[in-house]
Amino acid sequence: MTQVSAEIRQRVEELRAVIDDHNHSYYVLDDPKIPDAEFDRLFRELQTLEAQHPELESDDSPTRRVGSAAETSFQEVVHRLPMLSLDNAFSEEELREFDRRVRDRLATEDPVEYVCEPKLDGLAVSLHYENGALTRAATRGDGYTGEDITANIRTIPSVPLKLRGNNIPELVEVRGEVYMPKAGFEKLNARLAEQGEKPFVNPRNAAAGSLRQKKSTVTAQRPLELCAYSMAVTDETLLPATHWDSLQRVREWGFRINPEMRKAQGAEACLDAYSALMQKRESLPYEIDGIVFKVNRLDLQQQLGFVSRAPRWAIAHKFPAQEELTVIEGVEFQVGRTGAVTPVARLKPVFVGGVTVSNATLHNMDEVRRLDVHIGDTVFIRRAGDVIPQVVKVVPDKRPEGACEVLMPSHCPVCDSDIVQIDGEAVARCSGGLFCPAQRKEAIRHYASRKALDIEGLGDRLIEVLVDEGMVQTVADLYRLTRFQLSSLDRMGDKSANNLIAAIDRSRHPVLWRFLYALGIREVGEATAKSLASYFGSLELISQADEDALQQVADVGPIVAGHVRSFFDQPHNQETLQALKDAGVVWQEAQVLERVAQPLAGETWVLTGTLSQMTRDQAKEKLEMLGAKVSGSVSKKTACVVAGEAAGSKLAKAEQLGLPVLDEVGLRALLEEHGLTV
Ligand code: D41
Repeated sequence: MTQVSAEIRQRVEELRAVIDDHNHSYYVLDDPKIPDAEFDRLFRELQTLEAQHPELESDDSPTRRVGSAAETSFQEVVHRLPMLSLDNAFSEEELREFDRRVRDRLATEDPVEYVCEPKLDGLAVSLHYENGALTRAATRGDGYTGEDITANIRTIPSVPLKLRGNNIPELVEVRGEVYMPKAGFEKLNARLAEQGEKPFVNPRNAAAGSLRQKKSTVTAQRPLELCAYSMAVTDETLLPATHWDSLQRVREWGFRINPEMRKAQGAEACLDAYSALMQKRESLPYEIDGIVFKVNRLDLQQQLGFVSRAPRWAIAHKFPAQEELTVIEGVEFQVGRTGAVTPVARLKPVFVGGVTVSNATLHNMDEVRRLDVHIGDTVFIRRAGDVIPQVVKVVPDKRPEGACEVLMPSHCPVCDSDIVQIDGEAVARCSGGLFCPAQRKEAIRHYASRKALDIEGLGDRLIEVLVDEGMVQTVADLYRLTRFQLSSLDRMGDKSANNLIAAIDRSRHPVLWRFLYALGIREVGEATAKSLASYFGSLELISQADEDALQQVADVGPIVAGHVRSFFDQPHNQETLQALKDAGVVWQEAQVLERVAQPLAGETWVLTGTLSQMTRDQAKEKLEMLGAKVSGSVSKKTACVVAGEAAGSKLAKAEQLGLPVLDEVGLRALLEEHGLTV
């Protein structure tokens, strides 16, 4: 056996304490004290020392949180004190009755002080600490016996393996809820989907599934947290006088407790807390299904005691459920503003998340297949906050005979154009483009937007009315609108009508790239429109180019080339272009740049600070003409930074990374060298 020096032993202990501190700051206080990389270095140092000196291994070591790949079976454990359940109040009246019963039993008319805690939607667990060390963790089970899940619980970073601080009772039991925060749940599901595995229906199921893993290495990969909600000690003389104070003790021992906890005097204050928490529900980073009210004073809790398996001193007031069962009565296909054809389930109306819901989106056909939805199926509907209702799961056992498969129609239900689905894309689209009424509004909105033709005063509401009234069918019709027509509309005065006509008029002479961008060809954003314009020089040439020719342009790949080609191949789009010309819209053809004259092709440039002789947008345009991409952030891939007056952190970063920096004079020289005037 190797002799471990006192020095190494001391370093290992020091590392464990420091790492524990950082874990606590990061996972319990949400307040990291050192960068991740620094933490990783400490962690690796400890791992290395432990590997070199196995006799120093310890169950309390933070390195043990990674779990074990060995399969464990969960042993049955008997709870030292039963884990009680919570009664529910289903209305304000029931909450007032609860408070009445409490005061009757305590023979008092004074308001009782309650602690109001969010009711986390997770799983209740019990943790034993002997002389400060975590010795056993168990599920609630039926309240009397649960399962030993110590190995899995140890992997949860917000569970202390050792209690912090001094004066720790010999035996402590802490109870709390294990849950999965919303963000972690979304990430986990994305990861599972990527690996072709089944995602979880909700964070609660994900937390339950993660705790039930036989290999704790799997649990270690799951973003679980623990929030403590009660504690017990063998020596009751060590207890503070109130539930509130006992949770403060628990917090000092290193646990997370809920920061939304409040005290409230009497039933009405509890109801206020209920409303306030419900308002906050959506914005919390974890799911809650209600609020728990607990009599604060422990002596009063003792006096009140229990009925069957629930304390008389606590009650849960549930929020409206966010998931309910209902039946899919039909599926319709809606055409969105971008032509996306979306299957929408028509539901037997159901009250969920506080409103009656009769439709739910099915997103796309991949989702329909993933869920295996049939018409007639019983499904879980979920509506959280203001989010649109979702179908989360089919109940296979409840599928009636003759349930109908859901099929994508071949033609647009609005304009009858072909529906097309591009390989590898989930979304099917109506190919009608500007011809499809459902897509017109979006096309017009985009055409008039600031970066396109910038028609001030043509807002969403007005577009809606103009299309619905049949006054505008395509963007070309905008140029035929009269003052008289406009002032006949609701809430449109003479002055706004005049202003709008003038704004439309001003949009008749766009530069080519803006016009191209304004057409709203899929995936042709500003930068692509600029590249196309400066490569081809005229709309004529762009509209005639085949896909190979289009792909000669920097940034244009097969997908964009395909979109451009199919846009110009649509007769409706050709008609609209002709109508625009007839209406007097003339785009200025672009200066065609020599193809070799793109000396900055493939480079990313950054502009920062104020330029005196040109605007940042002008500088950007010129750099783009030379083939550069202009980005907003400096990285080691940045080719050059142009720094004007009062350049700040971006310049500092460029200097730190040793990147080339040009001032305005240098930029002008560069542009002039390549034949661009400023
Ligand atoms: O957040 C919770 N889910 C929560 C659950 C909470 N904040 N407090 C709770 N308090 C209790 C008593 C009053 C019995 C100590 C609970 C639960 N029980 C509980 N969770 C599951 C069953 C009971």
